[in-house]
Amino acid sequence: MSIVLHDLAGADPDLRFSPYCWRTRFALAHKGLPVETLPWRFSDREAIAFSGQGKVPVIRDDGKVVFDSWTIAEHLEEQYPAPTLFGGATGRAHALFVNSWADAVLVGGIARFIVRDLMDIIDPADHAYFRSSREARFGQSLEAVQAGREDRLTAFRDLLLPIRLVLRRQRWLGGASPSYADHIVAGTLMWPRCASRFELLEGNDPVSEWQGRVLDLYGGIGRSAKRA
Ligand SMILES: N[C@@H](CCC(=O)N[C@@H](CS)C(=O)NCC(=O)O)C(=O)O
Repeated sequence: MSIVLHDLAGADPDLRFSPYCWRTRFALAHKGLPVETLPWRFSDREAIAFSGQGKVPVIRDDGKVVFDSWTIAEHLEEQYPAPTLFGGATGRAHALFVNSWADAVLVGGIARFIVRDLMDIIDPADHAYFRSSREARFGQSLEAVQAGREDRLTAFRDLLLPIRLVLRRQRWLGGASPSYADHIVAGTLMWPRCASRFELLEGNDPVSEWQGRVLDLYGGIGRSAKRA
């Protein structure tokens, strides 16, 4: 039986762009688990009310409901140990650092480049909620948050230096093979890739080259994902 994933979608149901849902998509694919993804929009509150909270990803796995991408990864590792996502307890502890860094630094950093672009792809029913919730978060209009983004690119790219330094010594963040650490960062980068046409990375950046390798994993689910 397939695992069901409630997955953030745009007005176009095939446009899937959540940084957290992509982490889960890659983790499921890594384990070779079949998944049925259900498009979810910010206004579909009732569709995930059964989970007792209001954010995606949410999965249903054989009657068990799990939400939060990190908790889902832990659940998958426990239920389906091979192939491993973390490579043991130490790898899991290190992946938790990557997850926290991605949430605290990368997601906020990327948001300032694409948050206005998201208005162009989300469902019109989500517009008022999205604008008011995000403007309250940033304390500015979406247009003001995104303004001058070209001038901020160098500072953003500098944030990725730790990733570059790791990739200089090894092919994957997981070492010799991809692990959930790769899914966290590559899943987060699926967000700007799918939701916006603004290019955050230069083609010759080692991070872009590694991203290309992740896009081709698991039958190319990342590469073939619909883009804005
Ligand atoms: N910590 C959660 C974050 C999930 C999250 O923020 N999801 C966003 C979509 S990318 C969401 O569902 N937002 C609903 C809202 O803002 O109302 C995770 O890792 O899964």
